[in-house]
Amino acid sequence: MTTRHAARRRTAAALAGVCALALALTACSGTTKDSTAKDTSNAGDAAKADPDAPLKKGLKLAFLPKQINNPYEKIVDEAGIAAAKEYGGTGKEVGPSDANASSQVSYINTLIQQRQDAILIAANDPNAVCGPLKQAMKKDIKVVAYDSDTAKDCRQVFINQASSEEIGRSLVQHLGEQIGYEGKIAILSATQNATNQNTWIEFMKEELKQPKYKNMRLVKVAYGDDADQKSFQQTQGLLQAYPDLKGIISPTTVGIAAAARYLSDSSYKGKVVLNGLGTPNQMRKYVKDGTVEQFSLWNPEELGYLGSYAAAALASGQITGAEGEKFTAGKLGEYTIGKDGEVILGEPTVFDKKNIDTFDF
Ligand code: RAM
Repeated sequence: MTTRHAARRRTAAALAGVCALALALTACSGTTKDSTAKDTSNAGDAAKADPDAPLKKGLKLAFLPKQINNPYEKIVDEAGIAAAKEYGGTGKEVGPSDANASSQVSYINTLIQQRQDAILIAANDPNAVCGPLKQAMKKDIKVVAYDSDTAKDCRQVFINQASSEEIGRSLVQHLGEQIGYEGKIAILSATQNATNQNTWIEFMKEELKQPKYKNMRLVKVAYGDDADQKSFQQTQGLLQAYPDLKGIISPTTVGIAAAARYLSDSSYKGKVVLNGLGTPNQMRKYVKDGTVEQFSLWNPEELGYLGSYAAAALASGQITGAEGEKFTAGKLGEYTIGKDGEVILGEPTVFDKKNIDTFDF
């Protein structure tokens, strides 16, 4: 065992002291590759990255999704748990049954007590989970946010499914084209606090400022809380309030499936355009019956797989979360950590009746 590895096992207090001193001597800069990389000492890990460190065996990973009864989150987490087996680790999924801002806090506290090696979290709120996640990092438990980020200093790495800007802007571009750039539109989102949806909505609003959308008007952002029934009712409410609505963007797999179910059985079917983010398996029947023409998503299995390898790389000392560090995510190949600890999986796919049958998730 190298001294670096030994150092990582010291208590948080000792580490903080050692590294405060070492930082002054420029020996604890958080990366071996880039001297300008961010200091990760606030994340409780001021050790150097060792890109050649092998992945440790027997790592214990815990996935904490927004909520456990969300089919999308299930696909992500199961893929991440399966990936852990590839490198000799184990994974589990625990989490709340609703996506409320603070519903994940008690789970994090339990995972700390259980001394997991890494916690992977799709955060329901960027800040509500911060205190306990910082406690986890102090105890040398690595924290990876995936799908929905925390505030940046509450995790070491964020695995983003695709560029947030690309997701937000492209949904408006697709809907605009579908409705001839004219008419009232609404957004059916997840919860009011969801970091991912809120970021995408900001970019949607930015996109809508362009002159080509001057005849399109965003009339309402509704929140279905990633609960099927509430999302269904919110869709109904939108159409009652705005019977001349031309389009809905639902950037949540739960929301778009519920909205499609409502539309498919209503007089608005084929008249109100629904676009957004969905899973092919949940949306197939609505594409086939003409309720929905197209929607997008990334590969959720790959998101879980990449998150799992990032957690293992952190827990093995290959990376610390600093910009420029690289790690290999099994069969997906090499990834580089970008600004603010963000790693981007790739491009989203657009699904329609031509390609939907070639996907099974
Ligand atoms: C829902 C969740 C998740 C989001 C997807 C698109 O399942 O809100 O966070 O990424 O939709």
